[in-house]
Amino acid sequence: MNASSEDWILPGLVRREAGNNRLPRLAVSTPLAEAHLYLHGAHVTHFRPKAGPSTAPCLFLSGSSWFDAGRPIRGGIPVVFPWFGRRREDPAAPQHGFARLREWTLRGAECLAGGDVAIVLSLESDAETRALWPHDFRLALRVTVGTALSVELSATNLSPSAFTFEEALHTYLAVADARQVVVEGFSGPFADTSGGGWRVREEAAVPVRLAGETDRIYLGHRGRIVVRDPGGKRSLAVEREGSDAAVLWNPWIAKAKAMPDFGDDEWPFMLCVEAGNVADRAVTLPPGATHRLTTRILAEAHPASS
Ligand code: TA6
Repeated sequence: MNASSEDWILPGLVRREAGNNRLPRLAVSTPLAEAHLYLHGAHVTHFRPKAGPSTAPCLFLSGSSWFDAGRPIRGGIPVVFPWFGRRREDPAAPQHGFARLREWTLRGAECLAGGDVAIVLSLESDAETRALWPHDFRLALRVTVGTALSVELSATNLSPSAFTFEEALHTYLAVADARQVVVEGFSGPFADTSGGGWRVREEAAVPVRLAGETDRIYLGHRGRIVVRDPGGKRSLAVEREGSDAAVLWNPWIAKAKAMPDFGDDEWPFMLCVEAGNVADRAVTLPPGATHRLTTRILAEAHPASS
């Protein structure tokens, strides 16, 4: 279907279109890559490089995902703000905060030197957010699409006093088989939160291989993480800035079955490697200050295939 002229945000590069369940999304297609970005939750759901060691999609998106205004999209890169997980003081509050449940505003799009395309969406506090979290803020998400995908979440404190928040860019990587992947870059102690607990454990095996439900928070972790995916004949690298914690998650069999917006047989095809600031690494922001969290995802050759 040819986009009409008013649908083009950047002629020939970025257009606005009706996505799943007719939710508005921005479709990016350049000589380097393609991507989808929903206004709902400022949610990147698709990224595929068009050259390099692998031209397969880098992000997992569940075939059972909801695409409803009041519910999160399952897959891609959910924006987690201003709390991570369940809200201890308010169990009825939405899991992972409200940012991924709100429609964001398109602020602009530009073509950068080298052919990358950058798109900026924003979300500001309002009565609805203040009822859940009594602070004034502005969020901006800058998505840069090129041979790599870069996503930057900036949070600005518009309140007269400091506030503390948790955040994450909850990336669902697409892998051929989570039972075969080798995850490099994680070592040392982590919080095992599988089953909803918080048990501090010491990493025994380095690199990490998955053999069951895996739900780990590595506090203080800032390094590069590489997921080697032999079945996909590639590796996926995750680089972060402004992130003082990393999360590794795969629901495995039982938890996959318990999620209505996740196919029972989808768990082998995804692995979450999340940039964030959570728990005792939450961010405290003075009035007027801005904090930036960035995750960058790129496909690399896999040693066995290089
Ligand atoms: O990031 C890991 C995690 O906190 C898991 O415990 C699991 O709940 C996952 O997030 C998915 O959360 P969601 O709210 O998207 O179902």
